[in-house]
Parts: sequence; structure tokens; C-alpha cells
Amino acid sequence: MFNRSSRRALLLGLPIALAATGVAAGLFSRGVPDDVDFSLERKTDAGLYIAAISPVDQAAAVGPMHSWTVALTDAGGKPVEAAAITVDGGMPQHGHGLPTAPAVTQALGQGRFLIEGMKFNMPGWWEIDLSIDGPMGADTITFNLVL
Ligand SMILES: [Cu+2]
Repeated sequence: MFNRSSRRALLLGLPIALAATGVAAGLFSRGVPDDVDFSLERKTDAGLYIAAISPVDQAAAVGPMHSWTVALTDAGGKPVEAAAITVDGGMPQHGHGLPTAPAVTQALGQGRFLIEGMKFNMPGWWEIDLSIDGPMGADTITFNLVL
């Protein structure tokens, strides 16, 4: 059995352990960091392009396969007509990628490109990563959304 002092340590330690567990759960599974940028139109990481993404039909939702468009301009706002764009992504808090392999399937003109095969299979914080290789050079951007 516990002597008096170790029982006291146990009684004091239990709430602290519970509080620490709660904080860890909040950090690692629920809360999205305050500095995450959720704008869907932004400069790319090196500032070579401005990229905007939007779902084609309706707001992005968990479940169905759907498409997005990317609108790409140079830093001055002139549409980029030809670029090789690859799509990746995943859930940073879960350590997994996208459940599908979405890809740009056509250039729609005026700097717009179609991404097909996007699917989100669970609620939470998702990243959509674009790698862009165009006339200004190669650049990347990560968009964030919470579903
Ligand atoms: Cu997940």
C-alpha cells in the first residue's frame, strides 16, 4: 500500500496528468494552429505566381469525388496559360496523404486549370499542395481547409 507521502503525491499528480493529456489532445488532434492561412487565393511560396483554387460545383465536402479549378497568374496578375501543375496533400494532424491521386487534366484557358479526382475522406484540417512549373520558374503553394 501507499505510505502517506506517496498517496499525497498520487492525489496531486492525477489532476496534473489529466490536464496534460487534455492539452496534448488539443494540440495534436483538434486545434488548428492560429497561424494557418485559410485563404484560397495567395502568392506562391517564392512569390513567382498568384494561385487561386475553388471547387467546381459546390463547397468542398467530405465524401464525394469532385473537381477544383486553379487560376494562375504571374506576380503582376497576367494569366499564365501554360504550366505543369502537380497536386498533393493530406491531413497534417493525421500524418496521411490524400486518399486519391488528383491531377490537372486540362488547361481551361485564361490561366485556369482543371483538377480532377479530388476526394476528402474524413473531417478535419486538409492541405492541398500545388507544385507549379511555369514560365517564371518552379514554385509551390499549400492551401488549407477545414471540413
Ligand atoms: Cu485524417
